[in-house]
Amino acid sequence: MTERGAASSINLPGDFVERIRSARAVVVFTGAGISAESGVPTYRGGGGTITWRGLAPAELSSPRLLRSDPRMFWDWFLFRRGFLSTVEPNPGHCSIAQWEDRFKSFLLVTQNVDGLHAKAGSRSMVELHGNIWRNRCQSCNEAIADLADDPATTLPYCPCGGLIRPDVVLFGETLPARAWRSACEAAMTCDLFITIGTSAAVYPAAELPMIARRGGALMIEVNPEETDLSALSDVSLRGKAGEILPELSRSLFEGE
Ligand code: BJW
Ligand code: ZN
Repeated sequence: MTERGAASSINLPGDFVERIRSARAVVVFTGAGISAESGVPTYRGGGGTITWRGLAPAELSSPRLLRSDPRMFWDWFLFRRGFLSTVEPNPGHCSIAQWEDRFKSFLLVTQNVDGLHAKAGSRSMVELHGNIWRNRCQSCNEAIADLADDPATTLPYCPCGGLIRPDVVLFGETLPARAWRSACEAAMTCDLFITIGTSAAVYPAAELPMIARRGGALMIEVNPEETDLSALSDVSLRGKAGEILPELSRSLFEGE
């Protein structure tokens, strides 16, 4: 059954409230839309899509640009770090952080690299596509906490000779193995799977809702727009995450 509420109003049938409250293992799966109300542009959906020097993220966050023009590649990430240093988590991130203690088992699986979930207080979390604030060596994979050189002026290199780069997952690169394994296990065994603010167009992350569905989880989607996941969901809540999620928290937990 699919319940389609009006924009940013929650229209959950009574037994859904009880089913959500009594869920034992919960997975929340987020994408760029959760950060949209913090002012972070999305990649391909929702209107706030980013371009830089006339190029789309798929051309910029690419192994090809890293190889052919590491200076431009770094400049793109420095531009984003500069911008991201000015933004804050929104009520959507904060609601998710509060849900962590409400369920016996809880895992937040995010595709986002912006670090806003952690800033909002989420701890039980895996980052499938890395984190823009970390660096690692392209050759030996070593995490590099402190850069000897300012990447704005000098491209940073590892003692092994490899180029140091932001620790994010580009197209064609594999996801961090432990994060992916944890996400798959949690999706397979959860009884409630909530998808928030993702177009679910990027694989293998987009397989997670399908894995949860096959395992029999109750599926809820929060997104102002219809996506490929909508048909897979028991409930699609149409609206902005920063409005829907605090409302959902109130419906579920107020007066406890
Ligand atoms: C709101 C809102 C509000 C707005 N509230 N909501 C199987 C089939 C086909 C292709 C493949 C496949 N398996 C692998 C591939 C290839 C590729 C892929 O998926 N391509 C597709 C595009 C077709 N995948 C890969 O290459 C992955 N690696 C891999 O598979 O390795 C194995 C392998 C290796 C070699 C060969 C083959 C396989 C890696 C994927 C890495 C993704 N990286 C990025 C960039 C990160 C770095 C950076 O930031 O610079 O990750 S791409 C970008 O997309 C980013 C995101 O995490 C990811 C997902 O995007 P997301 O979050 O869904 O954002 P949007 O913008 O798409 O959607 C926003 C949504 O929010 C919209 O729905 C709005 O409506 C909504 N919204 N406002 C709530 N207020
Ligand atoms: Zn190295």
